[in-house]
Amino acid sequence: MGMTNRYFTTHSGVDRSDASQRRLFLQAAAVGLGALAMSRSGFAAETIDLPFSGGSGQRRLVTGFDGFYGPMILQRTRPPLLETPWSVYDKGVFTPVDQFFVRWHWANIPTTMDPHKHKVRISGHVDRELEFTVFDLMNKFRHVELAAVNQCSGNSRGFFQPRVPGGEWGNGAMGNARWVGVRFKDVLDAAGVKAGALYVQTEGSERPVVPTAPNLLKSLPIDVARNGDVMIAWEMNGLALPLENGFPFRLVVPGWYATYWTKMLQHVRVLTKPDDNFWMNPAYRIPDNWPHANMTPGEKGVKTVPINRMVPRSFVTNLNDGARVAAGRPELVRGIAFGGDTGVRAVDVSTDGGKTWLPAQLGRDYGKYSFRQWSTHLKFAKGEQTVLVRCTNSDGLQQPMTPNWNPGGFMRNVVETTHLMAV
Ligand SMILES: Nc1nc2c(c(=O)[nH]1)N[C@H]1C(S)=C(S)[C@@H](COP(=O)(O)O)O[C@H]1N2
Ligand SMILES: [Mo]
Repeated sequence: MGMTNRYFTTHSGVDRSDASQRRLFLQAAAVGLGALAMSRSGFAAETIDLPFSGGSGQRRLVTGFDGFYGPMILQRTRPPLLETPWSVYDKGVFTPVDQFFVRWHWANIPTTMDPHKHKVRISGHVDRELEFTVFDLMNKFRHVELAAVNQCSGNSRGFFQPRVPGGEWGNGAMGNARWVGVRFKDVLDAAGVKAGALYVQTEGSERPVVPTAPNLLKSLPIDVARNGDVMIAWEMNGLALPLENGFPFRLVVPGWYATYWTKMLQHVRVLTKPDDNFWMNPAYRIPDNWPHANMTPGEKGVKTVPINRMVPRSFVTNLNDGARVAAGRPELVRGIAFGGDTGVRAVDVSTDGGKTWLPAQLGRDYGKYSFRQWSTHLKFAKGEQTVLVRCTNSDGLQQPMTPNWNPGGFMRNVVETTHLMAV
């Protein structure tokens, strides 16, 4: 137990009583009203290269962003766009909060937040409109904890060929955390969702800098919003959410892309019609052929749908592309995988370009929405070698051998290739 940066850990990591949650929060809040503001000054920087085509992956690696962050790949300071450096994923199955990626659309983000005053309001097609502070949520509803991957729809967009506009992420726009909060279903039930409800729209507390620009509004189908896994969370990995990740609470939509994980949640509206606002249409749409989200560049008349469930992915984390390994003796190869909207059934590796596959050992299972570590030992002959890694999820869905393409740069999940030099 002790202070970690601006935040405090819970006592044991398992104490979920109202009292412990309140304490965690009041401590964070006390710090929050003073020093928790996003400051963006005085950080140390060096450059690194993401392996994009055409050498366009030069980035600044900064330490101390907002006076809080460990080393992060800085894409933009306002609004913040921070990517997790790749080495972080090799260190553990949960992503440290001070190296968890950060993404905001609009720059007008509250830089301080009073959890005693900030409320989420539930309105629309409900029996009664309700408002809750974080303490109301803690007191009125049962607490739940769940491990889940938060992944940006455009994670890995920088690898799209031909290139597409948008945040040019490497593979670090994803993170895994244990989220603590309340079931969205319980909150919606308290308001009493009326028959005929179709979607639930969520809105955060930030605003566009230009008043004519559209507020970020996202909508989930009512059945997803009420599936019992979606939560309003105030804690990640034992810490109160940092402002950057949505203090005092955010939506967590396990298995769905992060665009729906509304931060600094302020308003929930139950709708009787599909949501046609800019952020649901035309933004954040994919070709209507899940799980591929694939089309040909320039193809016309492609039917689109809002991006939705995630698809399986897997990565090598202990060997970077171009690494040297010893020839002729077993080398440890390990990494992480996730199933998308369901668990990991298997992770297989191939050293012959995908002709034959060998199963890897799976690490501890933290639930179907979590990263899962995997490892194996491989023997390489001298010379240039490749390792391919492929995840099969519990529904039998497998990563494809060829990359998808769509103009949004969404849902990349091709089998990854790591090139090695065995000496
Ligand atoms: N209020 C608010 N919530 C938001 C966003 C935002 O811009 N504003 N961006 C979404 C997107 S696109 C992503 S990728 C995730 C990023 O979550 P993180 O910053 O906690 O990693 O937040 C989501 N929730
Ligand atoms: Mo995103």
